[in-house]
Amino acid sequence: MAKTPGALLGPVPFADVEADSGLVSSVPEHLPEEHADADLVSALPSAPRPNKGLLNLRFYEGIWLPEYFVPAAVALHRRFEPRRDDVIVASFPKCGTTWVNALTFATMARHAYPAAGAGHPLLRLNPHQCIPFLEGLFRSPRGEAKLEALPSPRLMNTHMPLAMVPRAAAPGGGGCKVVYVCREPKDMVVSRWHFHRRLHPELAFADVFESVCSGTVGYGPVWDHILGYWSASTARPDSVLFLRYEELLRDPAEHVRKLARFVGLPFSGIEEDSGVVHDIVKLCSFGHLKNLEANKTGHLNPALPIPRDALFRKGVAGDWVNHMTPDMARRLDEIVADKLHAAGLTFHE
Ligand code: PAP
Repeated sequence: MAKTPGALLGPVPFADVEADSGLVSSVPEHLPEEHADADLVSALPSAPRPNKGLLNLRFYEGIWLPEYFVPAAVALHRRFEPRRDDVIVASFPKCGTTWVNALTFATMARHAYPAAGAGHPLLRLNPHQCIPFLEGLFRSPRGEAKLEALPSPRLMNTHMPLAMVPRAAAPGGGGCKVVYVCREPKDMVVSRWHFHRRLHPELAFADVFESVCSGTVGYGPVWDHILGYWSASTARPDSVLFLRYEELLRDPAEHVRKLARFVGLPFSGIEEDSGVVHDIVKLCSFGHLKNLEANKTGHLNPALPIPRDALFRKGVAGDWVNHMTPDMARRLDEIVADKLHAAGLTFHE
């Protein structure tokens, strides 16, 4: 059995929990059983891989998953049991994950860690180190035990489509809260290309673009990813908060207030008067995070040896104009509009 920290209230910085080996030391060190199933991955359809900078993908339950994540994704799909007071930050990669992780952590943990305080965890840790990555936990020994050991309320992060975490935000109640952030797809493509080029400098922009347009991209198709969370947010707005990266850029303070209300921790009048919202926005701002040592040095993780600074490139909307021809932009716009219009979802710039 994993040891639960005494009176500790979540969310706590996950890196600190990981460092406390006593928390799960009595749990045998083994990977989820799905990792030992030799046929699990090979039985799934695979996608052609036009460029070695792109990931090998396998098709599972309507989703193209990075091959190396398949056993973890299946384990997560089968076994993840949310607690009622959990909060999950969900996103398609490169759509604002790091920022929303930081804002949600700073908002939920503000009583233990005042945003203006010199000892704030986000001053010494990358936002991804503060919040456990669900599919990452399901591919690490004792990952599930660490998840269990986290004090409530837990804050977690995933790139999985909602269908892969079926008990989160479940219809009929019983699930937890989900904060989803989406981004204008053309900017997502540009951000994704720059990110993967840090490992594969030869990666062609056109190959990343084509993979997104065809839907055969890790965690894709992107429109299904967005639609799953969008539909849940319209059906169950108390369970799923749907945010847009571009709107966050326009008015971060208003979105921090929305986030706080959504997780059941609205700002008091005293907090408003003393500038707590502003402190959180400032702490998590692109300019501030980008220049912290924790975000300038080190790598994301051993499985993805990309420098952490790759998470803080430009932080703007509309950078696609510098990378796409008008024809490419029109083509992706049309695909996305065609997939999303029936659900009443559009992207404006
Ligand atoms: P991930 O899914 O791999 O965690 P994610 O954080 O979603 O990546 O995407 C990184 C993008 O968010 C980068 O966009 P760009 O390539 O267009 O510049 C990054 O600059 C942007 N980003 C990271 N932190 C912030 C922030 N605090 N404010 C605004 N944008 C940010």
